[in-house]
Amino acid sequence: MASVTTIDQIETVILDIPTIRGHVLSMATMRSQTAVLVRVKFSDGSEGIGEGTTIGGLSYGAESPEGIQSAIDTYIAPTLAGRDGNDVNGAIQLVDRLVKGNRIAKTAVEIALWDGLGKRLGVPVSQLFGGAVHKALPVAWTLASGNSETDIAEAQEMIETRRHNIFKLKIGKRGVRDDIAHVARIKAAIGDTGSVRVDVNQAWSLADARWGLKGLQEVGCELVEQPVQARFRRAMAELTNGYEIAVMADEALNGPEDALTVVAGNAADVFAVKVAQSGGLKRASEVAAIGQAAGLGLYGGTMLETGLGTAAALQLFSTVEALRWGTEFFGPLLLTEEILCEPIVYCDFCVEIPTGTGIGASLDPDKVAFYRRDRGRTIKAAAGE
Ligand code: MUC
Ligand code: MG
Repeated sequence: MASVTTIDQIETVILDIPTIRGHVLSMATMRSQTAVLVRVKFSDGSEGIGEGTTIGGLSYGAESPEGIQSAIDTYIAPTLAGRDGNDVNGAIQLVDRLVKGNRIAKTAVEIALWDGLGKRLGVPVSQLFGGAVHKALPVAWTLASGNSETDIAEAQEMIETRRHNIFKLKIGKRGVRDDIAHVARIKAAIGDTGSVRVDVNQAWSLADARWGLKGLQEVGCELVEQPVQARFRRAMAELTNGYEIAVMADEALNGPEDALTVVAGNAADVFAVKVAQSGGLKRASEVAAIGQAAGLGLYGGTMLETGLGTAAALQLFSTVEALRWGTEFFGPLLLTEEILCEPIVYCDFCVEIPTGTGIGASLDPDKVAFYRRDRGRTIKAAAGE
């Protein structure tokens, strides 16, 4: 009888990597990014790697990097120890039964299980989801320096070097009028050479959002992401139905159940499908399927993961039929250091799907050793005013 490959050990490590510039969001400014990396060791000597990352400490969502690590070490790892390493669906279902919420923690481990399985079978993870239908995907860049002139210079450089021509502007920190003036300046500067979208990260009231959407569509902005709080579905529905500009749900989408509720309430035109927010690759594929079946536009969203989480997301999104709004898998480019042996490739306004087995990525051990928090480097707050 063939012996079963079991899950032997699950290890976690927290990395803190500086960003190339301050990343100014409505709720906080990021100067570094914190990633929780997972390594799963299997009984046959094979390994899988995964990542669970959030944005701006606890300012974006309910899971912190430290909480993600603790949920994995204390609850998820002991639950999975000794189980069949090839039974990824069984692991997902068991963890969902025993651990409520904690989607980012689940994601990190689930990615490592898919990576290990793909490596043992000698196939990319995309193959485990039915096979890639894209070799590369359009990739947006986020303009969030906090200054219009700096953002314009950044956008122009991206267009000239053919790295990005889709721009997502982070707004919601200033007043609505000032934000619209900022968006108008950037759109006027780049004209038809690029497209402009905004992400409000839930900062507006419904009254702000009515003025905001009216102003944004007048200045040529094509999409607004999560203008009001995630739980305000009726407000999202009013905005979706009341304006021409497309409305995208992001923070409102935590897994397939939320996807159904958003569809049922007509509370978005577009889904930002995020692997981490969905609870892993499998759950993200379900969110995408619900959005697609409802006739919504799809967009591959990021939690600004390192190359590792980005490679995993690219494996899944390479299998998605239509990503009408492209993707934003630029996370590694916002960091001062690439932690993969082979960097993710960006060219001709697209990001390439990594080839190779598993997620198609391996970690540079020196970089991991340098950036790991437990080496004792001094850590400033993940995000502040
Ligand atoms: C978000 O809210 O979408 C994605 C790109 C970026 O700059 O921030 C994230 C988070
Ligand atoms: Mg967003």
